[in-house]
Amino acid sequence: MGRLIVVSNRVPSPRERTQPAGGLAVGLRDAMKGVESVWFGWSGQYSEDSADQEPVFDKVEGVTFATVDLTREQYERFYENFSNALLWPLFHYRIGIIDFHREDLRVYREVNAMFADHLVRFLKPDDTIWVHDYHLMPLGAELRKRGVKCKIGFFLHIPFPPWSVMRVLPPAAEFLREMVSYDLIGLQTEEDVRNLNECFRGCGLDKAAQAFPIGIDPKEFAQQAVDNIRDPEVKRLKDSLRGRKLILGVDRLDYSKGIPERLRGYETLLKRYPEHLRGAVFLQISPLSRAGVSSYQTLRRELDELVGFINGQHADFDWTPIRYLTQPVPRALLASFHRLADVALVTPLRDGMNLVAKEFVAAQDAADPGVLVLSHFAGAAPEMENALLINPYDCDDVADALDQALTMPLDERQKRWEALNEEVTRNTAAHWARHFLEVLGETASPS
Ligand code: ADQ
Repeated sequence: MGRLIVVSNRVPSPRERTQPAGGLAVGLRDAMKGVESVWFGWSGQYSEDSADQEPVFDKVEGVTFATVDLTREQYERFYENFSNALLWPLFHYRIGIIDFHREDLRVYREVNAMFADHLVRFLKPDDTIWVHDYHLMPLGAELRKRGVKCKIGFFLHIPFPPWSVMRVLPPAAEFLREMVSYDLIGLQTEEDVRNLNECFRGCGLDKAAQAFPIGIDPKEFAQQAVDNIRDPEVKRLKDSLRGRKLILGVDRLDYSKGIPERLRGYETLLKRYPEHLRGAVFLQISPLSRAGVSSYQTLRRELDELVGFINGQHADFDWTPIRYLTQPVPRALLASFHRLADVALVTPLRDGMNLVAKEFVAAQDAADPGVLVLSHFAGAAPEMENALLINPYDCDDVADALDQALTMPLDERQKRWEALNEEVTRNTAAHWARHFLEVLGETASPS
């Protein structure tokens, strides 16, 4: 069997390489076990001239990490502008905040071509290539242009919008034509698949995608949640609650996660269900993300104001309704915070999957599980019908669900959690990666 070559924009940093990070790293780590593997991508470093460099190879626990630098201009135009200020909002259905410039498109293409140039130098004919995410959509076509005949798969971690939205992207038709170069295109949900297939039809292309919903490593996360429950920091959180219920929100600080909408939902709960005043604490943990992109700066200001406003309006001298953190919390502690929480509030306006919802479920204590309040617009929603599903745009809907969650009897909590946990345990990150690679292996060889 040939090697597995994984390509993603960022390759985990040396610190992350020996400990599990998010779902992608966990799933891939499993898929890479027992197979000779290379993970290629950006080092996270900058250099003056990215074309004139050799990748740095670093073998850790059987996986070779091959990384290259970007120039400052590439980082800004390829990563911040084209990927995160254009493709990200567009694919999350946010046409109103997209920012298109041809110069950014040129550099986006330049980085994809540069990645392809580096890859062809060490590829072997029987390698299987797996490309990840919206930063690298044209990479398959760039590799084919250079005569690569290996199997190439592509997985998109974010939603795929319908044609009526996608066509707003000036090079939409070109991108779709280039995506035909992939032997297999995987998306998170059936809705995404319908959308991309509609886009292909809209451009007269004969190609179809498939859904491969991503999962987590539930055993490992549950273990972390149990192992750290007596950690002094977790105890500090528990003691600080003084018997109050804990509502938990955990997301990168990103407008797709619906954090202001969630805060308005919580405020509506306090107004309409005053019996919860002082009875609960809402802890929102949102480390800063993509802070160089202006829409993220705007969101941060909005949240600073909203949290201050709600706390000012409803706090008492010995109780604050919202605790809001923008610094990251170590993953192990986070797992126990989930276990401690009575309710998880996961309210994206649009999300490819949303691993936090699955992590919350995995971290619960079967004897006394918490309740998941989940947006219909998370890719996880179709698999998680036993959550309290809400529309995040409707603050009353969020408030009603919060009240229901905070007052739900134990037997109903257990029944819902068992069904959710069965699904989270069945569709793991390892299963996701294995399934994708199996289907890719079965596709007809490229001619
Ligand atoms: P993200 O948008 O980053 O991922 P998500 O799926 O929730 O969203 O994964 C985030 C990961 O980061 C989780 O493992 C979570 O525990 C961790 N994380 C979040 N907040 C954290 C915090 N405050 N401190 C520490 N860790 C935190 C993209 C897509 C998703 C898709 C994933 C995987 O946008 O829709 O589910 O990729 O495909």
